[in-house]
Amino acid sequence: MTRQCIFPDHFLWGAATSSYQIEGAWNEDGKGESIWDRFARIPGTIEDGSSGDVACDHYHRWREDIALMRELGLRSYRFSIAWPRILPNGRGKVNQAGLDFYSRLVDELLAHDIIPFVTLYHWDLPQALQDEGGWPLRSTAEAFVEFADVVSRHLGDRVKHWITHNEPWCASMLGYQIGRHAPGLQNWPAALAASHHLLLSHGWAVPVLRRNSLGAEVGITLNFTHAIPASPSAADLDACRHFDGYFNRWFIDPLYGRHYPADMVADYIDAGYLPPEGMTAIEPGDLQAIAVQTDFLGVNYYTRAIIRSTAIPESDNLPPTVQLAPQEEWTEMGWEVYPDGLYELLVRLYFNYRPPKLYVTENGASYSDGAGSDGRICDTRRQRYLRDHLSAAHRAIAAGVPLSGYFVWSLFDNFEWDKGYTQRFGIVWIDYTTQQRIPKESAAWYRKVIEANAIELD
Ligand code: IFM
Repeated sequence: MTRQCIFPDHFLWGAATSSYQIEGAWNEDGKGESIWDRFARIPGTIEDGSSGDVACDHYHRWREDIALMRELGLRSYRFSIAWPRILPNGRGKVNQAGLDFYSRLVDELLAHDIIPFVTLYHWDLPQALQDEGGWPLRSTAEAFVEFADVVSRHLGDRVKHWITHNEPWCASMLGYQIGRHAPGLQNWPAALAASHHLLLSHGWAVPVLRRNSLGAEVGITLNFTHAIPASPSAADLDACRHFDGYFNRWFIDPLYGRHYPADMVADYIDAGYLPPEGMTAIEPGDLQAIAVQTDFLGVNYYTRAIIRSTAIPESDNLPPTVQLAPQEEWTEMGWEVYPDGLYELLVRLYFNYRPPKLYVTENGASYSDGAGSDGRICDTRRQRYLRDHLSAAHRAIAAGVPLSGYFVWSLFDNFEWDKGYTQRFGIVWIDYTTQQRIPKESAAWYRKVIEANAIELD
């Protein structure tokens, strides 16, 4: 017997992308260079040697792409703004052509009754700012506020949903500590300073967005990994506490007025990543700024982490995680499919931090299933992944979590950062030779979910 889970009225159904991953046109119409333009050109940084130079060519195909969104029944589209398209040098001179591109995009979305959900920073920092030192510098946070101001002065009359940052853990730790993402550094003190300046720039930008975009909802998106210890041993419990602090609490705690977690500051001092005085990047007023009241918390969720203190990570700067689930239960990213983690996370976030509302701003799976002989792309594993995560989200709503929307990652197959085009997260297939867009079965399924405002469980 099938069971229906009906979502609340006005639940916002959408799909998400980001500028560098889909736009291409990396050097057109006055755009400046970003750290990803630079990083992807360094041999060995990207698994298949590719770059976002062309990606899905969305910069030229945006009209067709919006028509497709409409066909898929999306109520909202989450996308990001390429900072170097707007301020090629990171600050100062504004590139009108860049603003015009996003202005046309927003108008076309609205003309199709699709709500634009805008992320300001999804990792494509202007290279000019990285040349000065990038996020480890306070001046980059100041430049971000200028960027937020320029964009919201131009789009704020029509855009009423703003995300300051996408996944500051990635921007700071993958970029400056692990070094897998641009700018590719492996420097703990720099990464910790970067994390502070990313959060600070969020805090400073929120009032600017509110001023320029009256009545808008403003928030931030974090990526969370639900962490559990591999065993009840004291060592695994402690390693799990540390992982949770590093990945989750380091970012959410200061945003909700709790300062950086004291246990993590102590761990980082012990490890020599911070001086004995602690977080010296913090200046008076910073923590109050970071804890600014927001309208929502954006939650990106993909998998859980199982932590074993003695696990040997692939490299020194990665956490000690182990995989216990059989390989059939992983996506092609090597991430375990664990829908209950979304339920546990949403409940934990809401009841511990009390954001006024939450959106799942990313959730999805990488599977490379392509067209069969009939031309259809039967990505049943993705469909099941999405359905089971939506079911978990629905249970969280039933438990009292004010979840207001859900965005599939991703609308399109796209450039998956250091993995290049080897991973396909889209509900729409991209043929990178012809740039043809082919909706997968999951897209047809998602359209029905949106129409019914419900999922069906067997
Ligand atoms: O593709 C990324 C996205 O840019 C940020 N969140 C995770 C996705 C999958 O790795």
